[in-house]
Amino acid sequence: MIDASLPKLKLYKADWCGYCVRVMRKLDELGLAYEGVEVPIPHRDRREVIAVSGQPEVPVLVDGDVVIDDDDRIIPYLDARYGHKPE
Ligand SMILES: N[C@@H](CCC(=O)N[C@@H](CS)C(=O)NCC(=O)O)C(=O)O
Repeated sequence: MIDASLPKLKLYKADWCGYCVRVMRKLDELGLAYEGVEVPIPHRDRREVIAVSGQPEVPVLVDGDVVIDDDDRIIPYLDARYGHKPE
């Protein structure tokens, strides 16, 4: 169930990107709502993700003031920030 009280996350991604799929699976697993932004294929057209993260590759997660690139950093961040704590 999606918790509407949680902050809206934004994920810059590409449908053909396996790293992005890993992050999307984790977001779904944690029940987190997010806005997915499909980046253009040419790097020169990826102005928004470059402006936000300083580089053109995806995935990039934006969570308020937090901007993270690389699925190997995004997934542990999501687990630590939003993962279910033991009772
Ligand atoms: N170290 C990054 C690598 C990300 C990465 O290589 N992303 C690919 C897409 S899967 C990318 O944006 N490559 C540039 C491109 O071909 O557009 C991660 O693991 O998230």
